[in-house]
Amino acid sequence: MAFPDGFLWGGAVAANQWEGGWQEGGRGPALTDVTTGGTVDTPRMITYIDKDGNHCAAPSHGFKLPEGAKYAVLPEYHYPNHDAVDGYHHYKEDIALFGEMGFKQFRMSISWSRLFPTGLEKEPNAEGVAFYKDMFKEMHKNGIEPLVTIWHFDTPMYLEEHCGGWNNRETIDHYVRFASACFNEFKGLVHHWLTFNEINNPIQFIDMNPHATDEDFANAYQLLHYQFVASAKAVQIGHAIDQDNKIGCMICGITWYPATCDPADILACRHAQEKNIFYCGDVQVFGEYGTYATRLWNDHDVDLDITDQDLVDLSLGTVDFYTFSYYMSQLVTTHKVTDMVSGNFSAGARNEYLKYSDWGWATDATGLQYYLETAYDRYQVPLMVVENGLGAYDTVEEDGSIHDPFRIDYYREHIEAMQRAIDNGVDLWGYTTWGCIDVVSAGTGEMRKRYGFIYVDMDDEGKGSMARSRKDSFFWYKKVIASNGEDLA
Ligand code: BGP
Repeated sequence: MAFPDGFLWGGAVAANQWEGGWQEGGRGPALTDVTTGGTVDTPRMITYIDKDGNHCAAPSHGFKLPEGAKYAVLPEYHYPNHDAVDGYHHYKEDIALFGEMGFKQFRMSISWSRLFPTGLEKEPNAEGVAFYKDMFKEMHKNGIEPLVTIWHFDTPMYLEEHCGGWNNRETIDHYVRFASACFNEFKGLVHHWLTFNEINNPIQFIDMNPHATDEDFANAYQLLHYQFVASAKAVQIGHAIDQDNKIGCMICGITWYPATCDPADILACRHAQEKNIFYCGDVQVFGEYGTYATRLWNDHDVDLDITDQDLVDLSLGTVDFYTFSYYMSQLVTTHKVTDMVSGNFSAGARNEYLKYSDWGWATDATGLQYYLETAYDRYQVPLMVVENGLGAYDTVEEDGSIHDPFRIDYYREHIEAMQRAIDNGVDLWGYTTWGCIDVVSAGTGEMRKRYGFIYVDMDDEGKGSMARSRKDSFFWYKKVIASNGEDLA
């Protein structure tokens, strides 16, 4: 029951949640630098100065900068992503710890504004390039292959504030310049790339919001179209620059179940899956929109800006492999729901067969097997699970040890689920657990929502030494990798 030879065990982080160093090495600001911390029930806020000079803060989801306002770092707030867990200065130590665990692959992302501080520069910032080159060399020294996410939620702030961000077609060109610089500068050092992290997020957020308007849907579908074209162009360029490059998509993978056997629920579930999951993967793997896309657009009177050249690009820029994050399953129903899940980024009816984390996410390893088998059957390209894990509270004992059996149990169940999917024929290349070292939570901005095998001494107020220490799960995962997934005890 071993995993295939060469299976890529490892872990994952993102630049804005791990690196910090927000004003070092010539880096420009990103939206995450004006985003405060939150909790499971209070949203993260974006801060700005309005046209009359007032200090303001508004929830980050669905945020639109008011007329005449400017994004601003305000002294009365704490911004957890500024320093994050200081990967900027600790990457050698962190990579050595990943090497000690036996990682074959480390998934990280390139901060766009570290390479292109405003997004408009013609050439990348040399200091930023040197930083990542050194990081890749460090990985190779430790026997680790990089898996690089080109965009992980951090468009340069300048593009957001002055150029309309992803609502503007011109952002495609800026992204393509950024991606091309990555392929050129890191040629030979990196062979596995992902164009956009959780590209389906915009539609998922809107779909979860009962107050979303047709205009919100139209904006989300339009923005996604521009990102699909940007991704497809990047894939073409990445292949042309180095034929050894393998380039994948990355979908926020949620397994959807109907809450009842009412046929109306079965149909609603299928439609939810099309909208939230297949819509993006189909374009990126098949190179064209699914047959159901017209229905989705018609539901909200969406009239997309799509050119003939876009369609050509989509068909030429299909990905080599499909990756996804997996944290939970969700229920769909047309019936009135009395027992609701309340968490961040989780909604709908509670599934009585599952346990929920302290942040309201359903632990469901069988749902991972279901997702893997469904995705492989649909796409017939290699898959990778590039995020999976349990955000939980950790306690540091007096002697400094950290006992996290709940995390080990979670990983054991999910690794067994992957094994079953492989036995059933799924071509799975690798597994990178999320937040292999504790990082700032993307959803809530908290430090106390921890995923790591490695603990970082840093709290929600920005207090802590940033010292790293090994949790029990560190030693367990090391054994799992050494036995290629056989020893899960
Ligand atoms: C995904 C993101 C990651 C990550 C993870 C866990 O959506 O790709 O950036 O953080 O979810 O989410 P959270 O940090 O909110 O627990």
